[in-house]
Amino acid sequence: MIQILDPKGNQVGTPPNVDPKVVIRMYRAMVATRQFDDRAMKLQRTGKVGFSIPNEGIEAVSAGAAAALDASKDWIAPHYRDFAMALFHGVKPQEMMDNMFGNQDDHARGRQMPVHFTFTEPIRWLSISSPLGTQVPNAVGIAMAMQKRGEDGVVLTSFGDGSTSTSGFHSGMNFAGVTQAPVVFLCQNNQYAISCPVEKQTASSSFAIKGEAYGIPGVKVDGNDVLAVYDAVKKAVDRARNGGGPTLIEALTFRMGGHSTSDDPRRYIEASVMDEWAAKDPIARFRVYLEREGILHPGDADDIQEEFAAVMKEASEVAEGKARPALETIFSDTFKDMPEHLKAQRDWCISHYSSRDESVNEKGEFPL
Ligand SMILES: Cc1ncc(C[n+]2csc(CCOP(=O)(O)OP(=O)(O)O)c2C)c(N)n1
Repeated sequence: MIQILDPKGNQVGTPPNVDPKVVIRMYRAMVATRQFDDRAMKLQRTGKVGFSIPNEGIEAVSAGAAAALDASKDWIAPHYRDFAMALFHGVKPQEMMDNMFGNQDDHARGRQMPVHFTFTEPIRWLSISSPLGTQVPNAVGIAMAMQKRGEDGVVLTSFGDGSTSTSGFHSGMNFAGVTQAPVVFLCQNNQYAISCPVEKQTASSSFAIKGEAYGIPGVKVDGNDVLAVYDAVKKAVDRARNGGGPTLIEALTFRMGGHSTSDDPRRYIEASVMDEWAAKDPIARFRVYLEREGILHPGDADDIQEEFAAVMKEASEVAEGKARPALETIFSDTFKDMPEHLKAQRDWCISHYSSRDESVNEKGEFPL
């Protein structure tokens, strides 16, 4: 398993040659993710949003992988536990909070679950899909299209350990192996698929080894070591960009929270295991390294944490105050040129709810 920083932040491998500004961006994306998570959890527990997916403990996998991509030409086909990929590339926390509330500025206008983000910029981002593994063949299809067009973009697709049991994973890996499409498969092995542990998920000795069956090299990295993740993904991205074909990367990590806000992990994970992994916290480990190297100065890390706590609080308050999507958007967002029969349905729908005084409220929103 590739490791550059051990759990105490000691350097045990050679750090990748990366601009300190990018290193700071990785750290900031990880802290921003943790603060977004914290805010989202509070919103859900106080009944303000319906659902969230904790990212605590996984931040290094997403931030390290995102940093290896070129936003001007690469694609991300994400897992739902990849907030740090969006935040690293400069997606605004406000956009993400708007999605949590499903308000009128949510890109999906409330027609997706919370945390199922969809963005068109600043990086090419495939909408998050709940059915597990579906992003994998999508990613390979995008990579094959870029290959055929002679473009030099790369697609990174990420998914959990449980998602390797889906047909999407197998068919995507097979197509990529055969076509040598420029795609990087990133398995976030957080050791559980909800309550199902890896021992019940696979009889393979690792997830990385599964690449062999498809003619794809497999690499295993410490997923709580952001520099190791960056290093492995950057090498795979460079190889794919230069026509060397796909790579499967297994990043070993641990979900420090529940699967979602509907889960209580204490019912199936021993407290001692939780404590063991809390001591391997990816943010704490990176902070030790950055302070030792003088990349962060005393007080910087606390300031960054406070900065993002305030950013997420404000974004959630603004999102909460925004109107809900208007009824009419159900139609106008779906068709650019709407067929006549749907125009008729739209007119009926609006007039029907207006007659019951239910089409809009004082904010112009549809009061569901
Ligand atoms: C095809 C499919 N089967 C089952 C589910 C229900 N489900 C949602 S999340 C989940 C666990 C996924 O585990 P994993 O892929 O390891 O990702 P993690 O949540 O651990 O990040 C399951 C079984 C689903 N969403 N899609």
